[in-house]
Amino acid sequence: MSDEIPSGPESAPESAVDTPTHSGFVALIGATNAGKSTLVNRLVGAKVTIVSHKVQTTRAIVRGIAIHERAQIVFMDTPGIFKPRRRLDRAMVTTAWGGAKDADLVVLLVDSERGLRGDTEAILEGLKEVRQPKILVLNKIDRVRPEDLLKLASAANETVAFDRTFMLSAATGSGCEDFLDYLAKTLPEGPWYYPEDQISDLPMRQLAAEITREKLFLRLHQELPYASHVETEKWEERKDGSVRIEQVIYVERESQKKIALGKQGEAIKAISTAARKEISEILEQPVHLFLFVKVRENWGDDPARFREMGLEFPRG
Ligand SMILES: Nc1nc2c(ncn2[C@@H]2O[C@H](COP(=O)(O)OP(=O)(O)OP(=O)(O)O)[C@@H](O)[C@H]2O)c(=O)[nH]1
Ligand SMILES: [Mg+2]
Repeated sequence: MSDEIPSGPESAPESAVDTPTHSGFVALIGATNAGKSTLVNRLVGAKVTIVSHKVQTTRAIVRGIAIHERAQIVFMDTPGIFKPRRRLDRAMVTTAWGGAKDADLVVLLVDSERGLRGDTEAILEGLKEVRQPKILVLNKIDRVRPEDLLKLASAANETVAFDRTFMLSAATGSGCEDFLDYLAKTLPEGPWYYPEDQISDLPMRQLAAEITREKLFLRLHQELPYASHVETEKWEERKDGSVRIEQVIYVERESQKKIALGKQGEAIKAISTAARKEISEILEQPVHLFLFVKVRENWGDDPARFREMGLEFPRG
């Protein structure tokens, strides 16, 4: 008889139930407009964070939660990193780097069409100080030639030692599955952080305010979006199954209020219609949305507004 150890259930191929779970936090950082929020929504499979073609859309960290195979991957969508001018800018940039510090993995997202120039170059420098494993993701591959992608990948890898480079399109979904596979395998073993059906850490009141801000960004092409801020003030579930939501759009000046309202209120009407439709789809219930525009001078210097947005108030 051989002295082979009989193979008991322990050494049997692991069934799905025995396979350990993985979980962890993945921070997505990058220049503004690189497509961080688009990618988070794509990977989560639902809209949890707002997107626009304009710069500086995301203002605070939003966590979007994806489940892939046995892993729960918590994506931290961060504000774009750029050279800050206003107090709000500084808070956003500090928040983005803070997000990187809290993560298991840090992902630098680059708009392949734009390349490394400007803000991304500065972010690469900053990344040298980051201790966690770093991944490079070249986004918007639907917009560039493959040979340019390779050049971009090697240029970025010259500055920072990335563990891996992925090339994908958050808009079309191409390449996203490979990226998820990698994250699911690479994140540490451990229990999940959130219940299985949770896809975001943002309370509905706040997501609803963000959606209105997105519609404001998309509709008004003036400087206004950067001087505006939306808060949900009232949320009333009604007996008929609908919900009544009151929100205030804060602007800094009377002239901006006029822009937000538009001629005969047409701007605010369009914003309200678009926001109501989307909030109602997410909630899966009818929504009555009431928008008010208020002038609050220097809200950009008011600590309470920063708290409401989930940002630290930078002193001085
Ligand atoms: N063609 C193309 N466009 C994309 C892709 N990913 C994102 N975009 C577009 O890029 C723009 C910016 O996207 P966001 O997701 O808001 O970018 P962001 O990095 O979150 O921007 P900030 O929050 O301002 O830092 C939007 O108009 C997106 O539709 C992509 O893979 N291909
Ligand atoms: Mg964003």
